[in-house]
Amino acid sequence: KAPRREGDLSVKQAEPQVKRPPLYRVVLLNDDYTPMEFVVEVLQIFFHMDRGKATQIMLHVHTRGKGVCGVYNRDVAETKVDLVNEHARKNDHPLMCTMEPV
Ligand code: TYC
Repeated sequence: KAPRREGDLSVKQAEPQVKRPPLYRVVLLNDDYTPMEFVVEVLQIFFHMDRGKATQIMLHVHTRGKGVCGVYNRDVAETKVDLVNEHARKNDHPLMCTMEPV
């Protein structure tokens, strides 16, 4: 039996295992009472959007019912959701932020 040589493709090596952390979409939900200006400020402050992008996302949420603010690992997504919801409650707005797996 011939010995195997370097570069022989007859034996498949185990693939190196590369782990990616699960990602989550952070989503803003529409409601009838939160002022548009407040939502734009939330998107600027917590999601580092410029005013144009923040206005565009706010109007998308307003017309379509929900919209994606960003995609993050679980820890970051949970923190953003909590900070936004606390900020909304502190200002007596019903604005709701949630997360969903990508
Ligand atoms: N619908 C709200 C209004 O008419 C504005 C709004 C937009 C509220 C986005 C929440 O996530 C939201 N004042």
